[in-house]
This record gives sequence, C-alpha cells and structure tokens, in this order.
Amino acid sequence: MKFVRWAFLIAGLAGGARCQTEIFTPSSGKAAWSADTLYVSPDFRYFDGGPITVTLKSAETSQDGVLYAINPASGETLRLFSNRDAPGSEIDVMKSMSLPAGGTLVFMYDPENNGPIFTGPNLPGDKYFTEDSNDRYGHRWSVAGKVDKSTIEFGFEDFHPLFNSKKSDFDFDDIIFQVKGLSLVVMKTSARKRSYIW
Ligand SMILES: [Ca+2]
Ligand SMILES: [Ca+2]
Repeated sequence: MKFVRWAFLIAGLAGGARCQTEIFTPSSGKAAWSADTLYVSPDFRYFDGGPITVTLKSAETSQDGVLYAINPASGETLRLFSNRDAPGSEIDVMKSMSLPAGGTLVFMYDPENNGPIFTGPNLPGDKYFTEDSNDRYGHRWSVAGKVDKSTIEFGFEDFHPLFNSKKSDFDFDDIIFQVKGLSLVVMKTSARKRSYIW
C-alpha cells in the first residue's frame, strides 16, 4: 500500500499537514506503556486493507467509561469495550465497518460522568472535536505511539473540562488499548528536513 501512503502524503502537504509532533512523557513512569514514544493526539490512517484489531490493555482510573470506534465518513459508531472489561478483550472493527484505504477512524471514549472525548488532531471545526483541556494540551485528550511495526498503543485522559477539570492529572492511562491495522502519521521536523513515521 505504498502508493496510497505517498498519495496521502502529497495530498497532506498540498492541503497543509495536520500531523502532531508533541511528545508526551508519562510522569508516573512507563510501566503502563509498551510504546517507546507517545505523541499527543497524533493522526493515524488505514492503509493496509486488512483487519483493524483493537485490544483492551488496562484502565488506571476510578471512573467507568466506554470506548467506541467511529467511521467519520459515514458516522457509523461501534461500541468496543467498557474500561472494566477483561484486559485482552479483542474486536475486529472491519467486521462491522468498511473504511476506504487511506481513510481514518476516530476513537471516542465516553467516561460515565463527562465526555465524550476523541482521538485525532481535534482542531476547531473538525467534525469530532473535544473541548479545551484547560490549556494543558489544548483540545487533545489522547496519546498514541508505536509498539512495533504493526501495533499502535492509545491512551485517553478521562476528565472533561466542563466537569472537574482541576482534577485532571493527564496521565492518559485511564483506558489504554492497542490497535493493529492502522498506521501512525507523525511529522518529524529538524533544521534540515521534515519526515514522517508511519
Ligand atoms: Ca489514571
Ligand atoms: Ca487521568
């Protein structure tokens, strides 16, 4: 699917890339995480045409919540897990949805007392937009990083600014899940060049 990736890259550069570059460093250490580098609400894409397998890893929070996948093109919403389901619970999203190659998926997390909150860049004007996170991370309530070539790890912060914003600890581990079948799109910049990791 290299052609699809390059077509996406060219279109992204022409249209103004929205890829995230900010790195999140867990203050409580990396014990909960398998990804070596975590980015704040990065973009990600479906390039490979195969299954998209979502696996629940852990939930370090006192608040219950439910994770969903949304096809932003159709608005179709699929319930995946409660954060209290058994770690290792697994769902193939593509058994219930059809996504075009090069398209994207939105993960929505809905804590019981507030939310919902969304993955992705969350720019004002986006269809799925999360309110401001008390200026700490702008509009962004998720992090993600690569575990290996085929696996991305995601985490959400579960407090919403309209409720208890001062209690947000931004550990982003209130639900952690891993996904196979998506590619992380992060722009790396240096003084000399820009490049992407997939
Ligand atoms: Ca937590
Ligand atoms: Ca938290």
